[in-house]
Amino acid sequence: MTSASVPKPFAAYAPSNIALSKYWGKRDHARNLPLNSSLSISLADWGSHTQVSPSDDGQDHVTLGGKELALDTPFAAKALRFADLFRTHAASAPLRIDTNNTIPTAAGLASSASGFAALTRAICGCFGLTETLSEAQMSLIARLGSGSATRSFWHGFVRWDKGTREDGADSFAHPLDLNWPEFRIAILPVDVGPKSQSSRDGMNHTVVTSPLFNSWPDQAEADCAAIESAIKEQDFETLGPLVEANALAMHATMQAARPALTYLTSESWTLLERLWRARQDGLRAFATMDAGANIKLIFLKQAATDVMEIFPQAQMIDPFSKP
Ligand code: 2P0
Repeated sequence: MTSASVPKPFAAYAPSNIALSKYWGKRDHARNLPLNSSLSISLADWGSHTQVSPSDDGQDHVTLGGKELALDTPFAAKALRFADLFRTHAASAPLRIDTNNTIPTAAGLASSASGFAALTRAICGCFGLTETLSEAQMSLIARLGSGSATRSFWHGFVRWDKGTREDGADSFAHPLDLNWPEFRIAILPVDVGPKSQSSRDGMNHTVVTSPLFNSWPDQAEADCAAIESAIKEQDFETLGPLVEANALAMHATMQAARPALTYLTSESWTLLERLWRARQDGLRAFATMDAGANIKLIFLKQAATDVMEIFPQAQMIDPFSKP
């Protein structure tokens, strides 16, 4: 065994992210290859801290929020299946995986993106691979755990290129590397419990059954390019409507699925209507929604007071206040 393959405890952090241009639909399930590129904003100190260490009793252990999990719970089973990708190559040692999420439970945000990104960093560190693997390579590896995890290796705006290669070697993310200190996000929690259908199942059901899905990959690719340009120009008046339209188009593909799939509830729509009314009165904020009922708003710092007045339940994030 070389020194690089002797496992050692390694702790890592990854921020969660919200897609401004959505990933919805895969061209390859085994490799988690997307049909379209996507672009996200990372959530600063809302994310996952994960430590991976050699186990001292010959058994695998997985904890979440300080609680030991049975190894057949979905979280533990997924984490260990992912660790096996490394163990077959680097070592077969039993591991201890400890994860703590800093995302407020009340925000109702799933954390598979930050979870798999932090786990990838921590496993790479544990197996001495951080010197040899670039962040882009780690982003590619994290994709095998969860597509959205590709985008959780950096702060700020991050783009996941769909890539064109069959083996997925060109499908990973990169940071846009720009600061937009006035950019703000607010979460409007609607349903903070587990979602009715996983995004993986929902995505696949939509691709297979929705007659509206055919138009999605090209539209999403065009949206992603336009959203990237608007971010680079810091043109919020162009960006906001594109982000909201992209999210609504994704949800439209789901509603046309057979049977219909809807993650948005009547409360989600009530919040959207309140936002649209407030916009008519001059509020400059726009919404985006993922595979869940919660509404996320994007706006600039100068609209923060108005947003809080209209939506007192908003949980505000300053994405460029790096942890
Ligand atoms: C996104 N979502 O771009 C989109 C928008 C949900 C709606 O990425 O199957 O948990 O593990 O690759 O990453 C959620 O999908 O799915 C997601 P898998 P993932 O953020």
